[in-house]
Amino acid sequence: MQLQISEEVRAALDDSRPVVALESTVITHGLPYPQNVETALAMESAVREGGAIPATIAVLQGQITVGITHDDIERLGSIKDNSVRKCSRRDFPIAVGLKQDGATTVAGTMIVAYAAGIKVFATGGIGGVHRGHPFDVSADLIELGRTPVAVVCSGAKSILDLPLTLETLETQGVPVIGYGVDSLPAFYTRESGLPIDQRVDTPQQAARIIQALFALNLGHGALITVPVPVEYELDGQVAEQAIQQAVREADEQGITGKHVTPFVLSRVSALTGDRSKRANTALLVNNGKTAAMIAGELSKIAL
Ligand code: PSU
Ligand code: MN
Repeated sequence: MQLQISEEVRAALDDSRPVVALESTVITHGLPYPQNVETALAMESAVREGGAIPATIAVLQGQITVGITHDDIERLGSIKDNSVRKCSRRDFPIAVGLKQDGATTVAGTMIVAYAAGIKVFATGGIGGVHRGHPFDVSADLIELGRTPVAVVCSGAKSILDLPLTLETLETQGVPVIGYGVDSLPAFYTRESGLPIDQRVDTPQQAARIIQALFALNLGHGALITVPVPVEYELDGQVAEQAIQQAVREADEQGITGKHVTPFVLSRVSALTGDRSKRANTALLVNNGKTAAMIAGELSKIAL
């Protein structure tokens, strides 16, 4: 895979210093402008605070780019109507072949991070199995089963069927780790009550698992789930009501395919207002910093 890697990221990778990959679909399809751009930049700063180099990934006019600039983030984030291609595995040949802009999903970002030699990737929530549509399985879950990258996230929004999402991750052979938590985080809320495979409490423990994942050469990824910071957690019932309404509207309006997740995300955000937006930003920033600390420990072990 031909990559355009920024000088800063290239230098860090060459010296085996910690690097954290960041996705771009959350910028173009996950949050409204200008909160999306502010959050993306805040996340990059949090990665630096945590001691790693951020590498935000996107396709820029057909060039798969690792470490896009602040200007690129502003440009992608301010393009109207979600017109940037949402780039999952199947979209790369189209975006590259036709020299389009593309924002990489969790699956898309994993593919590029792996090709660049980046082991740790931070985001907010992964895709999963949709409620009421058990055959609508996000390509993120399949990618986790086939690409060795550690994805640091806050679980998945309960716009998804979380039990079926966990079942699929099990089938795909993906270990689900709770970082300071005993059950799977559900994005806006810290705990879903659903089982994880192991709890860890330090960046070092998480790094040991990731080190083993690569050493064993198993060929799949891992999920490190970090709950939203306590002071930003949403009331579970408020979140659930908005989610039920948003999923119902998606069904009523016949929204399908790659449009389902962006539609439901924007409806949930509109229905829950400022609190959910603050929670979303807070967990993205916290995940960036946590991922950086894990990547730091990993580069110590790997030396
Ligand atoms: N969940 C969120 N925010 C997001 C996404 C999911 O809370 O921005 C984005 C991620 O980029 C994820 C993608 O990879 O949506 C999943 O889309 P789909 O369900 O179509 O696979
Ligand atoms: Mn889908």
